[in-house]
Amino acid sequence: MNKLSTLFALAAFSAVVLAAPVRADEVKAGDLVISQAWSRATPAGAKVAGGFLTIENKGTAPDKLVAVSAEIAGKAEVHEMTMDNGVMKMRPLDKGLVIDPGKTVKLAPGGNHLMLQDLKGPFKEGEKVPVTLEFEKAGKVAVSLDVKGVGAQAPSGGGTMMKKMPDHSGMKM
Ligand SMILES: [Cu+2]
Repeated sequence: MNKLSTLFALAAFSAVVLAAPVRADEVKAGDLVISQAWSRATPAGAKVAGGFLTIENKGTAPDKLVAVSAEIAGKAEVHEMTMDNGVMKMRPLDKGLVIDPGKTVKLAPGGNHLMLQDLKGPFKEGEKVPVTLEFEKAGKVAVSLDVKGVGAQAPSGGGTMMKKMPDHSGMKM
């Protein structure tokens, strides 16, 4: 293979790799659009898993994510990350997560996330985990988390709406 065809082969390969992941379906609920819902495969015996997704508010009034539940989890919460004496900690968002009108809120590793606890079984890569989000205005919304590989940092094919989280960079859950 000459240099040029190697280049073409590489380009074709990259295109396939970049295009391969299927974008998570968008779920619309009232003024909200929820997309890119995903999680990670859990190691054997793991009892907790994080859930990540993007919520866009296309309306003119704020809404609030107040609760989350899942069949597979005995307990599920919306968590935030906070700095406590230089140590990153997570805790439940007691007052819920506000999604202002016209804004997009991203739950992502190192930042706000869904916390699924007391898992009844493992998350396997390629599976979908159904969860129910509960919003103050939009009500209950069923979404499914695409289970990615153990070390996945983000679903491919998106990422343009990354919210800035100064205190959360480099954080692992
Ligand atoms: Cu958490």
